[in-house]
Amino acid sequence: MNAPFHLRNLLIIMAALLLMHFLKSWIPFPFLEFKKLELDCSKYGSWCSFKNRIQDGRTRTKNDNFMNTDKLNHQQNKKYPEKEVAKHPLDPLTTEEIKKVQSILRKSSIFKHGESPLHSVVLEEPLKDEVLTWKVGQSLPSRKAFVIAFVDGYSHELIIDIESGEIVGNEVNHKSGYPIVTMEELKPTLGVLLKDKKFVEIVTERGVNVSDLVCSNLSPGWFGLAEEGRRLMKIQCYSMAGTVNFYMRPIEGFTVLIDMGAEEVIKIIDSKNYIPLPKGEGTDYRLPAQKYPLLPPLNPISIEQAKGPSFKVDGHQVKWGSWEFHVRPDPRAGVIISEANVKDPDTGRMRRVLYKGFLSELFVPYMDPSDGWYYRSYMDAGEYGLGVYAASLDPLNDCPRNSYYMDGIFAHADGTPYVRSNMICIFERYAGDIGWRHTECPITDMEVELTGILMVKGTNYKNVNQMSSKVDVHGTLLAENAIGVIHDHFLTFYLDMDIDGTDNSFVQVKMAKQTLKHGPTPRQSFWTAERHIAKTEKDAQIKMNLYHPSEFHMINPSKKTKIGNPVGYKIVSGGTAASLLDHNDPPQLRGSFTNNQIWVTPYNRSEEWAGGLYSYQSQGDDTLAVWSNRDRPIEKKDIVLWYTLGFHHLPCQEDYPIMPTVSSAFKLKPTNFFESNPIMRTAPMSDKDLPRCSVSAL
Ligand SMILES: [Cu+2]
Repeated sequence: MNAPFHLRNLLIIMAALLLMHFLKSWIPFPFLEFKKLELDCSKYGSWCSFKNRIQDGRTRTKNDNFMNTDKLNHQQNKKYPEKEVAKHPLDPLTTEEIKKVQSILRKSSIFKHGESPLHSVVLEEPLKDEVLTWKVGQSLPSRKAFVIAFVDGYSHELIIDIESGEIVGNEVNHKSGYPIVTMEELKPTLGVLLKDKKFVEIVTERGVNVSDLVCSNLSPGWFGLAEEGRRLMKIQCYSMAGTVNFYMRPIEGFTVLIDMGAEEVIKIIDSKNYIPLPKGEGTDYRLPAQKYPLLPPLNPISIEQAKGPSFKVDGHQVKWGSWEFHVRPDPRAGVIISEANVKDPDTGRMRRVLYKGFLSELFVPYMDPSDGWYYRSYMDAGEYGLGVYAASLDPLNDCPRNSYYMDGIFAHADGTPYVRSNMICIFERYAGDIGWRHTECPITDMEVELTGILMVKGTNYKNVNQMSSKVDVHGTLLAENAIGVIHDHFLTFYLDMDIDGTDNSFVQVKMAKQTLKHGPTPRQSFWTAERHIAKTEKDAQIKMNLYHPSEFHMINPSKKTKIGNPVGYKIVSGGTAASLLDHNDPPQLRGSFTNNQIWVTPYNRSEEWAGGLYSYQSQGDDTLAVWSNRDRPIEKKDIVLWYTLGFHHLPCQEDYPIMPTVSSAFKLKPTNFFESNPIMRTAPMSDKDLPRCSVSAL
């Protein structure tokens, strides 16, 4: 157990993040192969050119399995073939099930207003009690789909009973915000822009050939009436002349506002401030473009697992050591982990730890209040979908040998299923530290990594010595005419902890300084640990503070160890950056779930997405902060822990033209959960366990 089990899929979520954060929705997605989005490349030339992956310089072809909708036999290439039949109540919808949902909906009025109304098609989870009482071998609870359809200006939440073919639920959203943007909605953007004479004129005036143009679709956030009543998109364009890394060449001071529903340009914001395009030189990050000499090479490192990995995957169920848990891809969260249970080393019984955990939202506000930048305050999960934009993982580059790869099966806006191949990989990682002299027994080391391409801003400055200290450029000069704008990353995790059952309490263990003026010894100060059980939600709204530290425990007050401590798990925090925005600033109203690093809410099926189910252009009326301010009782209840991992990102030159990876993680660690160190009985490894190579001379 000295090799903590890492769920690489969280890294994969971050792979999605890069695409989200930096690429956003790069139009026109030429690599999408679904027929409806196929572009006429003879007509649009460079729109069809392709952003290569980092590791290779090759041009992707149609045979590359990035996102192949026709190739639904994805499991055939798997080392551990999985049958595409739901085996567990929480298994995601299969291809067949999505097709059935499509045919049921096609017969309904949902498709009367258009061919692509579906913004989300996922499993409608059975009730928690049904899942918890289900046992292997029993028939599954009825399979249902949860669908969000945007029809005639309204978001409909539909529940479809797949077997009976009935639509058993249909509610209309009356709160603010819109559903996740679909890829299908991006296609018209290109045509809309190019049809607009003024747009083409401005691009040409700026010295950019239309054939070199690449644009990103950016969510506009919400700042008042201008962002209400219609679905909008802001467009930032770049020149790809002379570089594949076109994000380094923004056409600054030029933003286009588009109405997604009407498919029309509403407004072109042209500052007329002709900031030169940053040069493309040196921005190609692919190896063949690097100048020689290259860095001294390092010998490859290989982690040998001569007997294969120690985990087993059956469908979506993973078993490793004493642990069992369920993993499923999700178009919005990227990956969802459910029913993480551990075998007690003393009793041999399985014990519950986590019912459900996932990345609920990823909030990325930029810190530049100027016209072209103020609105950039993305919610990557709720506006774009971390799973939808997840990249397929490259074996050996993204995941080591002996990894198990899992595909996502999602639905297009017209209901057709498609495969997001290899979007999750599971592997064991050698931690390099010893097991029980330095005990680490996390159920999961939820790790995230930030990498990718910075979103840069064009500037007139070519050197820092031209910049006055009185002018705030909101970032760092990274290259001539290119500024890396300051921003944050806040990753808010949903953790439905069920420590030995559902009735849990949240305990803040405050470490408090005590002073002794005239004590019995020369010592004058020490610290104590004071336990505070949170009674209501407001007791558990936690702002972390280095000089007033605490531990945070989820306990089961009715289950105690033999010597009387309540059993529990604690959360060990990672990146602790907090939002510095004003709470009344519109981006922070929408992202108010980052006002605290920790929240605890009573379990509620409808409260899963920290920024609200509809976070696109949301006004902050359905966030975790709003739910928590109801101040409901949370003691000895089924409760959910929310934790935000935060990073401030002040860009530096090393982030240019592509960022080195930044990692952070939080841990869930047992705290009086076991009677003693649970890995004491792990047999040590010996040299005999490892393969030996011999060379025989002829
Ligand atoms: Cu960043």
